[in-house]
Amino acid sequence: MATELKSLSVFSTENLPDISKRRFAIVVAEWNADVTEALFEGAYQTLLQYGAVADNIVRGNVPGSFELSLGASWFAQRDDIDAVIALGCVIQGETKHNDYINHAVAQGLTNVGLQTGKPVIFGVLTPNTQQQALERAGGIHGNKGDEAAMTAIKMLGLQQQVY
Ligand code: DLZ
Repeated sequence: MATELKSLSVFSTENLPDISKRRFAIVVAEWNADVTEALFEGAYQTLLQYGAVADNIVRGNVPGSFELSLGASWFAQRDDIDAVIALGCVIQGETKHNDYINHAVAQGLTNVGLQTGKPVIFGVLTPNTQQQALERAGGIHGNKGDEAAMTAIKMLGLQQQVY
């Protein structure tokens, strides 16, 4: 519970929309699975905690974070999906490989959101070390999966307000 509160403390949890009929897709990268599974658990539990129904949450795995954009795009194009949460962990390596992946997935997910008009959430950790990643996946710095889920909820609230 303490990590949950810490993780979500950047957000106000007042005036959240009713998400009991909203449908979510969570796309999870398999690279650094110990981290991304923890991000998934955080995102999934946060959606349930704030009113989503388990049957309305679907999960899809992709091999690595680079594939998150296409996975997110496939889900976002479905009429029965309201929001997509993309979860990955790209750890800095000895080459610039990580930079290319990070930029590609950030741009890719942005494009999917703009093209579909649906919230597509960037839940990708970009740490220097695995230790830093674990600290942000249920450790001392909370769980960025929780934050990603809350971001999706808040964007659905704004969408409802606008339309
Ligand atoms: C190749 C690669 C490397 C080096 N590092 C990571 C990483 O830290 N996190 C991650 O999610 N994926 C990594 N990948 C895999 C790429 O995302 C992608 O799956 C491959 O380049 C194939 O397109």
